[in-house]
Amino acid sequence: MVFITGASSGIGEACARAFAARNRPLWLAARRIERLQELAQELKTRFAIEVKTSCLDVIDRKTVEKFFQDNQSDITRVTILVNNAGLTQGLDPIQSGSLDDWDLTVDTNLKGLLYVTHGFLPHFARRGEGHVINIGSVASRWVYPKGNVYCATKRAVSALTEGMRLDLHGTGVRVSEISPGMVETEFSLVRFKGDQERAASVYKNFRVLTTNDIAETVVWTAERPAHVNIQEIVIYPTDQASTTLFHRKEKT
Ligand code: NDP
Ligand code: 8X3
Repeated sequence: MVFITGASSGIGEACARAFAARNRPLWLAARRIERLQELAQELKTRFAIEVKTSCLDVIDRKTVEKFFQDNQSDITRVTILVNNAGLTQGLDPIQSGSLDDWDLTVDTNLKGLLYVTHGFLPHFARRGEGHVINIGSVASRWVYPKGNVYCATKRAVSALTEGMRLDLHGTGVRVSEISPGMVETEFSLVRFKGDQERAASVYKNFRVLTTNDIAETVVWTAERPAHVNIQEIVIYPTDQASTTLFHRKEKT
């Protein structure tokens, strides 16, 4: 069974679709449960697979701990964890950033990922099988102006990916990181707190990655034979050469 956090939109939803197309049983988690239920219904009907859904706020430690206590038997059925839930708010110079934005970004991308991973790793290690796939970002290695705290959390995800691989060495558990460049999702809408025009301008006049581009890479990573561990894949759109260099074409 594949457990995906943040499966209610964007890359997480696309991962759910891509694994479903391979007939993998799924367990989808996010805060917007209605979206998950709608997606689950669609995937069950199309692919005749098991799809569980859970309303889970990954930043709420007590809720996450209770979630793992309440779901012990199903947790042991999970063999792939896709740590995808993530966000940021704001795009401000560090000297004028908001503590609320920073708290949310750190709590979601870092502590949320840790809480969920903590619930699965003992089972993976005990069983000698399991795959953690962390969704990082090109923002982890190549910090961009005003990206400060978001970039820091993604760099931390890289460090954790490495740390997990080192500590799990010898257990048979695999750990991978997929680091996308620009993908058109609700990410910018969330970052700009619902400002649709500003969010749309991020993806304007150049060909960004699709969520499916990332999902297919995640599935490919998971489908390597058990003796193969993909450490990291960095994926840019052809029209993006760094976190700050975009080839934008004028609209005709
Ligand atoms: P979206 O905003 O479309 O999706 C983010 C997902 O995360 C949603 O399903 C959301 O679900 C979930 N999420 C956010 N906060 C929480 C929470 N507290 N608890 C549970 N789920 C949560 O953005 P993307 O698909 O783009 O983002 C997915 C990942 O990809 C993130 O880690 C992001 O950093 C990374 N990424 C994105 C890139 C891009 O260009 N879009 C590039 C590189 C990396 P809900 O609101 O229902 O809880
Ligand atoms: C999300 C994409 O480049 O806006 O990781 O940071 S970016």
